[in-house]
Amino acid sequence: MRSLRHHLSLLNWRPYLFSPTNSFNTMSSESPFNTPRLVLKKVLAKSQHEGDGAVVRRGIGRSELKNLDPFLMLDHFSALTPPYVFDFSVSPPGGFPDHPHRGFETVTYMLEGGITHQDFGGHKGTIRTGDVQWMTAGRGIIHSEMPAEANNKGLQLWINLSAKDKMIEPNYQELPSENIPTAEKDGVEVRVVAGEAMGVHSPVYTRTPTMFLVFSMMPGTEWHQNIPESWNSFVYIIEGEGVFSCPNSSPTVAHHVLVLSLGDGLSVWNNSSKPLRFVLIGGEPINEPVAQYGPFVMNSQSEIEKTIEDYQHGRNGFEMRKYWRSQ
Ligand code: FJE
Ligand code: FE
Repeated sequence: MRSLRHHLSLLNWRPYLFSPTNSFNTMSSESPFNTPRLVLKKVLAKSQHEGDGAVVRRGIGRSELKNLDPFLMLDHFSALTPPYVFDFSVSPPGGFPDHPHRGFETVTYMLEGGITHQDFGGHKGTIRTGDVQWMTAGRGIIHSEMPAEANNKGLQLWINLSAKDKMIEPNYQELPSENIPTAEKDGVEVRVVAGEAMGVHSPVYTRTPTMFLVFSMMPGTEWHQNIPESWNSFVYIIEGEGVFSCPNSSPTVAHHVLVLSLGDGLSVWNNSSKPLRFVLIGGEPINEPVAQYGPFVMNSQSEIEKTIEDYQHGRNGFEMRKYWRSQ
């Protein structure tokens, strides 16, 4: 048996079999990991309305998927710019008009089109296909996120901050598409928004240690990705279908979230005839109480009440609220 497998593996020779992260026999059903991650939960992110005429598929943050420390929300959003004049009525552009955040980070990764953001400190810009904006709201941001083109799609992830970081100064890390490290091996491409994969590292600084990998796998490919053993992690499928964790499990189709067990890595196969695109997101759990009121995320109800007061009266980071409106 050993030698049959050996011969099959030679017939199936591919260079990456000998790379350090993939030095195992792909014809065997053995996992390359000591503690392979399993799929604990599979949830479909159904469409719902959010903001002002935007549609989101909420993966993390829906009632079935609330406690995935440090993650608070993952939205696969679609913000359309409707015609300004339609049937003699005037419709405003759909998007996310002026709103606050405190106590966490938002990561926006664009899949199509663009989003124009403006904040109360004068920060302004448009992120487009493949670009990422990593925004640390910290003590407070008020901003608008509005569609820039006819069709605008992306992912927005909310990552909690630990108590010691909740009231830090707001900060932006913006990476245009061409500055996101990308690697490719045998039909598997990864874009490293945060963390490391295939030996390439993202320059993004994550206050809550996080991995954010965007994979594109051609038909007939497989990949085995290391993940820090104690981090919580999940997959969200953007398009296509894939087999996750066990080679003989049934494929999962687009718009599902897969919550993974702890372990040192995840195996993925694209046995379909179409490309598979998904994000693999992981983070070190913060292990603190979470009190959330919409876009305010603190550790206790009294801190939420304090935050609402700060916002209403323009204090402790929300001073510019009184003077600013987006254009
Ligand atoms: C929102 C608070 C918010 N999903 N996906 C309350 F912050 C938001 C919000 C978003 C958002 C923005 C983008 Cl660009 C993408 C998102 C929620 O801004 F919709 C509600 N209801
Ligand atoms: Fe926002």
